[in-house]
Order: sequence, then structure tokens, then C-alpha cells
Amino acid sequence: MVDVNSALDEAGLTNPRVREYVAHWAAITQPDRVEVVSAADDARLLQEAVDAGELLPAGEGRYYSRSYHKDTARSEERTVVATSKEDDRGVYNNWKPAAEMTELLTERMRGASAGKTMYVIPYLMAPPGSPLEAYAAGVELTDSRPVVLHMIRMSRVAASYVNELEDPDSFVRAVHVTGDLENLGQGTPEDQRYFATVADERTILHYGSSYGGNALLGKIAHGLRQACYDGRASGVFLAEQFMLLGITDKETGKRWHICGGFPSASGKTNLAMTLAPDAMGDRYHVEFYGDDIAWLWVGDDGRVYGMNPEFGVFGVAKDTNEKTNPTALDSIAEGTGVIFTNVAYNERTQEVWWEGMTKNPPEDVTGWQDWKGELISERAADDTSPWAHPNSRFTTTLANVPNVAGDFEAPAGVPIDAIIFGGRTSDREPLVRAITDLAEGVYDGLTLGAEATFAAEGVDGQLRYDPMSMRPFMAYGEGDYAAHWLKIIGSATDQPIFAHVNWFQRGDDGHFRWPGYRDNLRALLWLARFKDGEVTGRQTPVGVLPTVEELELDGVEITPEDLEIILSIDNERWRQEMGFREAHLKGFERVPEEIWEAHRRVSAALDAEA
Ligand code: GTP
Ligand code: SPV
Ligand code: MN
Repeated sequence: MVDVNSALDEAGLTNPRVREYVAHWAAITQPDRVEVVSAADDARLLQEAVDAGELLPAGEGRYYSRSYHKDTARSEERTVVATSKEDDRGVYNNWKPAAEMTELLTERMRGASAGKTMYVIPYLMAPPGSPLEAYAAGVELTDSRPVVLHMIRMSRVAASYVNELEDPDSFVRAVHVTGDLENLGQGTPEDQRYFATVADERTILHYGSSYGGNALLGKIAHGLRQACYDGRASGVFLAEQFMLLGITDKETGKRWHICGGFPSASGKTNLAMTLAPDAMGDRYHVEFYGDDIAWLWVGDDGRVYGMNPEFGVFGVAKDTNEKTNPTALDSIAEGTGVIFTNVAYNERTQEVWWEGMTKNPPEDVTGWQDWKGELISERAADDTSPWAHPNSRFTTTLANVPNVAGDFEAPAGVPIDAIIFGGRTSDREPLVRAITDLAEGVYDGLTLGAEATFAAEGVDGQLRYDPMSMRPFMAYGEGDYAAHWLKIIGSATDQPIFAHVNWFQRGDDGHFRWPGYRDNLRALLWLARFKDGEVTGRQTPVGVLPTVEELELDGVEITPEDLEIILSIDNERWRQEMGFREAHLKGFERVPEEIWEAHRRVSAALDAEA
């Protein structure tokens, strides 16, 4: 038996409940060693990982890793929320009974860390001192050193976060066991993987992956799925897959904070890291708070507050370049300690590359390997597959983001002026439409979606709905989720405005009608001004749209035809969409009457204009 107690003593991990938990799982997974880690161990662990070949050097203070080739993204089918109340079953959360999942995963994990080290990662998903700190502490147990290095970047890691808990039992138990990746039958009927959040026991049991949201348990398993559940159980907060940014108008001194959700891989990181376009001069300053998770609550002053529980960015590499996202490039420059995963790598020069980093791939392919480690020079002539995996990512800590807000760690969070939803929609959804009614805003979030990626998978023009961009992270039923939103935001006396944005309308030839990226700020500025009553926009059945004159368009490369289309409503397509929405909402249990009323109001307004 491994000596758990001396490892915990050595690290000063004194919380008795944490000690019991570590001992309990060490007895099940049977590691050879137990090691408690903190952020202070980063340099040593990096060196160990390089020595072990788990990380490869990618320039000064930059690291490269590959994940197993069948383990490159979250697995939604294998992810479940388990509780002991069947009422928690939703359409999207793959609900299972808690006892069944705990037993099944305990068996999978039995003896599965033999020969390995069990790392104990005490973490906090909140700025210290946050009013939501009570929901933020956790202890991840993992048998993967690269997972530790990612967690150190993505969350605050130190034993003090769990030693000093008011209630020593109030930490999330997060167990990660990698498993034998080459023999797990990923994606087959014999798939051995299971990623379970046993939400009413605040326990996360993930088996069978070492990648991203499957393995960094503080991030989405705790920060989204568990927190979504806790937010409702406590009645005090919302946990959402949201970015959070601040805009300052240096001329007037005005400052706005905007948060919002777009489904995975739909532009949150890029928006949060955006900078004012050069054409706007030096007037606006955009600050980064968070790019993937926000927790929202109502403060004593009656305003909605938000904060980013994370400590880092796990960003999509594809198309990140000087033009689209210079901030991201600075965040992953030399000396940042960034870890790249599954991009292309040159073993000779220690460079990395991904599609869209430069217009063309490096001309001299000598030494270049694709994300699987295969040499580009040995590829078949007709092999046009990407060098980097489409979901390849960079992991960097918030302190490296040049436009990170000065108060990003302020315990009080920041007051939220606007909540936006957006997805990839190639037609129908205008650039921005403001929604001033709470129920219509929540209704808009519930009917958020993105287009099905493969034509075969969806009906033409029909969305894959993704309520509030939380489809993969929803912890309980969708109707109850809407009711909780109405309750939390409804309890604010000074409510944020809602809006729907779309950067992804396309022309018949496939071109994006709106240039996107840094220019997206222009839509947000209009929204902020609209909220402040400085512009009036144009009322439509689905919200208020900017007029051409109201948008600041200096320097935007767009044709008059495209501009007209992204600032107008296609009534016929919208009425078709309302039919899809009705079917979508009918699939949910206990949808609040306010949401149905909002749906009927929008429908009637569209019919009246048809
Ligand atoms: P997750 O981390 O998966 O939750 O994704 P995300 O929502 O943070 O998406 P991200 O910002 O990483 O963007 C995903 C992809 O969309 C990247 O390849 C971006 O280059 C691309 N993208 C982001 N913003 C825009 C935009 O305004 N226009 C266009 N055309 N593409 C964009
Ligand atoms: C997402 O998939 O939305 C992510 C990456 O942000 S992961 O951490 O893998 O969930
Ligand atoms: Mn995400």
C-alpha cells in the first residue's frame, strides 16, 4: 500500500476530509506514489515532463504535446450527469442514477493507476475572496503529469485553498484516471470511457481520456457542470459557458462589461481577446476577463455580477494569426510557459504551426510532423488532411494575456451590462439584435443553436440547438434551467440587456459577409450605446437592429449588399425557424409559461409583418 499520509503531511495538506478522500481513492486506483502539487511545482514538473518525453520543447518557455490520436476532444456521448433524483433528467444531460455510475466507475478505476503516480491537485475555481468561493474549491486526483501542468495553468492550485475551508467537506471530489488509451474502444460499441459528474454528491469521476474537458476537471466538469447544478441547488448563481470582457471608451470614460455564450468553437476566446480595430484609433480599450466560463450572481446593489472562475485559456489554435488575434499570439509567445496540444511540430527547429497561422504551411517541410507525429515529407501526394488537428489548442495562464483586465481577480467580480448569445448561422441571424425583455432574452438563449456540421446530420437550415451554449454542460432539465435563469436575473433590480449576435453569415459563394474578429467590437459598441439610450436602432419582430448610420463602420471591409443583408430580417426564414423552435421547446419539461409567452409574442410579431 502506498503511503498516502506522509505525502499529505509533507505537502501540509491538513484538511481531514480531503485526506480521507485521497486515501479512499488511492486504495481503489492503487498508484505506486502519491504526490501533492501546487503552482510552485510548475518548473520542476515541466522539466520532468520534458525528460519523460511527455512534452517537447517548442522554443524558449514553450512546450508541445500530442494526445493519443483517438483522444482529441470532449466526448459528449460518454459524458453523463448522475444524481439520485430522476427529476434532474434533461434532454441533453444524459442523466443516470448516481449509485449506478459510482459503482461502474469505481470498477473501471480499480487498480487502473498501478505503476503510476497519483497527483493530488487542490484547486480553486474563483478569485480568492469571491462571494461564490464556497462553491469553488476542489481536489483533482490524476495519474497524468501533463494534466497537472494544464491544471496549474487553468486554475489556482495550492493546498491552502482546501485547508482553509470554512466547511472542510465543501470541496468537489474530482477523480481522473487516464486508463489504457490504446484499448478503450473509443467511438465503438465497446467504448470503455465514462465521464460522470455525480452532481448531488459533488463528485466527478472521469475515466478514459487525458484531453481537455475530459481530463482537466476543474474546468468544465466543475466550473460548468457541477457549478450549474450547485447554482440551482443553492439558488444563488448561474454557471455558464460564457466569455466576459470589458470595454472602456477613453473619450467619455464610460465602461461596460459584456458576457455571453457561443457554442464550443464559435468565437468566445477570439471575442474576449479582441482589440479595438486600428481604424478606430486609440479611443477604445477592450479588456479580457474570461473566454469560456462565467459565474453570475446578483450583488447587494441589485446588479448582476460576473466573474471568470478560471486562471487560464485553453484556446483553439486554428486560424489564430496576427490579423485575427494578435493578443492570442502574444499570450503564447516565448517565455509564457504555453503548452500546445496537437498542432503540427518541427522536431528539428522546435517550431509549431497550425492551419491559418500563416496563409500557407511552411515551404520547407523538412522536420515537420503533423499532429499525429507523421512526417509531412512522407505524406502521399494526394493527402490534403490538415497538419494540425482542427481542435488543437494552446494552454496559457491569464497573466500572459496582454489585455487581461487590471481587476480580473477582484473578488467582487464586475457588474454586467449585457448578456449576448451567438452561434454559427450562415443566414437569418443579423449581425446584432438587442432584446430588452428578460423572458425574451432567456427565450433567445434557450433557442440558441449552431448549424449542424455535416449536411447528413441535420435538416437544411435547421439548427443544432444549444441552449445558452450549455448543451454539453447542462446539469439538470432545460425547463428548470430556464426558470432558474428567470429567477436569478429577475431578482436584479438593474438588469442587463440581452442581445443575439452573429459573425458568421455567408454569401452563396461561402464568403463571410462580415469580416468578424476585431470588427465584432463595433456590434458591441452599438449595443452598449443602445442600452445607454444614445442610439435608438430599428424595432423588428425579433429585437432592435442597428441602422447603418448608427454602426461605426470606418475601415470595415464590407460590400453594401452584405451590409444590408446582415442588418435585415428575412421574415420567411424566421417564420420557418419559429416552427423548429416550437418543436425544440416542446421537447423540454416544465418550460416556464413566460418563455412560451415570449415565443408566442415573437411569432405573432413576425406573422403581422409577413
Ligand atoms: P471553445 O474553446 O471550444 O469553447 O471555443 P470558442 O467559442 O472560444 O471559439 P474560438 O474563439 O476559439 O473560435 C473558434 C474558431 O472560430 C477559431 O478557428 C476562430 O478563428 C473562428 N472565429 C472566431 N471568431 C470569428 C469571427 O468573428 N469570424 C470568423 N469567420 N471566424 C471566427
Ligand atoms: C469546449 O469544448 O467548449 C472547450 C474545450 O472549451 S474543453 O475544455 O475540452 O471543453
Ligand atoms: Mn468552451
